[in-house]
Amino acid sequence: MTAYQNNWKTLVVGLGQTGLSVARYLGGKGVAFAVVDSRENPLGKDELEKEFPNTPTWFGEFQLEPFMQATQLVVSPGIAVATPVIQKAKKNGAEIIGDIELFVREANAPIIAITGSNGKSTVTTLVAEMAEKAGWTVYAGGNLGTTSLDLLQRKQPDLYVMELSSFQLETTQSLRAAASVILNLCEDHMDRYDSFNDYVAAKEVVYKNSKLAVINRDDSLVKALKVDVPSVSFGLDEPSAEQYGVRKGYLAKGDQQLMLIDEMKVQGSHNVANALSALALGEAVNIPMEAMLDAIRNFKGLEHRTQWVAEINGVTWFNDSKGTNVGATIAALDGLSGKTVLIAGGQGKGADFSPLTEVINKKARAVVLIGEDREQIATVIDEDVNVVYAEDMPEAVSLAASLAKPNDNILLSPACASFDMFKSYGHRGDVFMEAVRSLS
Ligand code: UMA
Ligand code: ADP
Repeated sequence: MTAYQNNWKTLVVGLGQTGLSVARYLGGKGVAFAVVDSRENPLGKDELEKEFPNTPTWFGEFQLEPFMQATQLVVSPGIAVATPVIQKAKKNGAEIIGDIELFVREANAPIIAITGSNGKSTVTTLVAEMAEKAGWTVYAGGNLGTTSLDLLQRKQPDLYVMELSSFQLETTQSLRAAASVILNLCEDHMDRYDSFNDYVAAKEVVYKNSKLAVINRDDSLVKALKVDVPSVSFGLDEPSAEQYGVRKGYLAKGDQQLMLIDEMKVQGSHNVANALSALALGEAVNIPMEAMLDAIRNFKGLEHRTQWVAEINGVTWFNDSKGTNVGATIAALDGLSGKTVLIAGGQGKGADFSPLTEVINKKARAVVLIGEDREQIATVIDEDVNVVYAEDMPEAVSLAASLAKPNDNILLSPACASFDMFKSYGHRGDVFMEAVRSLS
């Protein structure tokens, strides 16, 4: 019997971390499935062959054949739904879903769903820490790292906190979150979407059928979205009744002052916004206020997100390697006091870099550019700003050190993906921190 003749109906499209978790989930349920991946040697190939030796597989350039046999496609986030063979399967009547759809159909605890262009991992982690402080069993995952279906294998929790990317939301139809948020919107992944509107439309799914939508009233794009469910807002201004905001240096709800912002360990107004959104999300599922404030007070932030690295000769170094789009770099530069030498560049993912011009004029001592799209970034920087090119990270670090004056900051916040020069943003940040430490 050839693979094609097997009577499977579900096709797992993509065999990375997600695809493997889908295979295990389906295998555990006794559902017959096949697997395709456009790479000759995808990540989970060895595990799949070991755990499911009889599963039909097609590796290498997508062939139409398996897509025509399937009545259900479970598509990994790294593969665009617009891929022609997927669209042909859809026309042929196949259901197109992703791992998050399988997860939400089965999850038996409330789900907090977090999306946005920036801050997702930070807020997801913070909300989970709030629930932990309250003594709850809580699992955080999704785009954050642990796949949703792996979370389903554990004992039932009191709460799921899910970071959802636009890619994951594209293939999700049945989400009914207890509370959901789009933290902010700026251009990202424009190499994957035809337009910014398509990217926004993918993210908007998070609010659909949510019990409570948490809205960033400072973000004009989020604020303009049409939301059909009850909502609460957060912003950095004074809040009106029942909304979250800032009052006299305090995190506040309505006219209630909750906690001094100075008690927070993480820096920058974007982290104040993150804390406010986390409070609104946590309150929606009744995490006690004291536990939430305790978590905020103790939250040290995540690695590679405006992370303090060292102080050398009066200059402070920060690693914001996770700043992979323009919005993140603006927030990081804006959040640091004084002048900053910025190290940026990498793969721009088709983004418009022009929103960087203003903040660079305001905050940058100089800019050191690296990577594939460095010339494109240079075109949006005004002539009177000192711009230099570096070929690798150690050279960027030593150039930045020579350009900084005492009391300046030096910030790696690339506004770009890392894959032209590094394995990942984490690798880029590690190489940066090592180069910085070798200066002292
Ligand atoms: N790929 C192919 N052909 C295939 C399948 C995948 O070329 O047939 C490529 C993709 O284009 C991508 C890579 O393989 O470059 C990985 O894709 P994948 O869908 O197999 O990814 P997973 O290993 O399953 O990891 C995914 C998320 N990856 C992406 O969305 C690209 C991870 O988010 C997530 O942590 C994981 O599921 C668990 O849920 C990573 C990410 O970069 C961190 N996300 C983007 C972001 O944060 O900006 C959205
Ligand atoms: P995501 O998971 O959405 O990529 P992260 O929490 O990993 O978000 O942070 C990614 C980048 O965005 C980091 O550079 C971080 O400093 C920055 N950032 C975090 N929160 C915000 C925010 N609310 N607005 C803008 N940038 C932010």
